[in-house]
Amino acid sequence: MKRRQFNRQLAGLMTAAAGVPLLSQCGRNNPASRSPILQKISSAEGLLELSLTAKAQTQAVARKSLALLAYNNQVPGPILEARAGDMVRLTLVNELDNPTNLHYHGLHISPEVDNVFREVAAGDRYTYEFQIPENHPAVTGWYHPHYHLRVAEQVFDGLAGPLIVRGALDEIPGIRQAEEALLVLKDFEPKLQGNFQTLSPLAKRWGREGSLITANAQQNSMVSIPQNGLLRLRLINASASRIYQLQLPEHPWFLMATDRGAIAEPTELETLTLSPGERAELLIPGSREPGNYEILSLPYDRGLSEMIEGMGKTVEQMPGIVRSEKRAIATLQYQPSERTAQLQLPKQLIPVEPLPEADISREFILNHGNDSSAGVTGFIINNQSFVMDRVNTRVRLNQVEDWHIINKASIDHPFHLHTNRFQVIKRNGQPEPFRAWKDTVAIGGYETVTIRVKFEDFVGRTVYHCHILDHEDQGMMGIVEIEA
Ligand SMILES: [Cu+2]
Repeated sequence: MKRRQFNRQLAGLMTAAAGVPLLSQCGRNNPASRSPILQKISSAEGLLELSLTAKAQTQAVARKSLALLAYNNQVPGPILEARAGDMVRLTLVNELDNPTNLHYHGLHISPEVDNVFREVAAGDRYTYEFQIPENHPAVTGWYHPHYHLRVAEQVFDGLAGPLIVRGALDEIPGIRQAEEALLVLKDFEPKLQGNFQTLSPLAKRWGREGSLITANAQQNSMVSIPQNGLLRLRLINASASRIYQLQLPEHPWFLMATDRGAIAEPTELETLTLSPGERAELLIPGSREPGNYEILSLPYDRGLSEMIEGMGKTVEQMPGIVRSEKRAIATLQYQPSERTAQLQLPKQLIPVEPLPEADISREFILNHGNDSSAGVTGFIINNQSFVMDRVNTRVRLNQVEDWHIINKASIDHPFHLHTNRFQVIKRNGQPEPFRAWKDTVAIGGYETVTIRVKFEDFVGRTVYHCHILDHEDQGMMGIVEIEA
């Protein structure tokens, strides 16, 4: 296992095994605050049944009261946990002033269920009913609204929660012995939330970001790690636009799973970059000198400098833009344990079989500009802005395709495909260091990424889009119809 750098390669989320407190008590000299234990709703006897009420309310975030939107009075929303094969019966109750719906980001289920075109009107409710496939991989996913034109606003205001599927990965002995924690990474902005200030045109174009950087709605959350044990840390980037570049200095950490489940073997990381929508699971051995170790969020430039220089200005002259700074996003705190010998990392996880060579390939060009057919200027894919009911791409069930995604813009546009998972084959002509199952991939300014996807199990209309949610709302989305 070589130490590797993952820039723009892999995605990342949150915590707590059943009955195990998510986070520990603060040490006396520790700056980190104690994180709330996220409520967890688990399936029982093969059924995950709940109602989820979306409502505007005041929530405490990083010791401030913010006017937010919450699921079941919580930001982030409760952790939903089920097993492969379970049934899900979820009633979404919309007590917002606007329409909404739900996207099950990370689940391989029919687009007729996971349907972004569905509208749950203000005051209405809708029951989602589906089975998680028996052969579904263990994943860290998340749920959030996907109602076009309101996605960025509703997610930025707090509507998002973790969705854990357990499967074969959870049965590996070394993984079973690990303690679990989960962090939902999200930024908030007191000036924007509750409509105290209107979003500036540049912030909308750029993608809204906030100055409060949180994990589970706390600044510098505490996560306990058992001395000589293993911590399985799930990370979810539930931010509307912010990209995190994470580092755990002076301490080893190993990637064990990406968006759609395990990789073949734990792989040591230097840094981990997570775009909005991406998830990662890390295995962290409690093998160092007991103490506190900070997970740092490093400054990350998603192309803003070039955009602002192009305007002949500086960041400080730009209203609504937050400069990216280095800070601790969470702190690992060693907890004494009875183990005298270090619990070993499993050598093997779950093989990631390569997809067969593609039957056909397509290009998707991401840019900013004018779509004369739709009569709009904004963010476009293949010169087209999103139009409801316009199918942009038709594919065949069980076909394998290579999609060359070409970013002709100077700013990052992380690309997300609904329903089916994919493998990243090449980035700027270079093969990826190892195979992984993904559903969201970082694409930096002027980069080209090739993904390989097999359209499996489900027919129907689904979407692909930029996961900077303001870009999606401004048209950077397309419809793919999967035909039998
Ligand atoms: Cu974008």
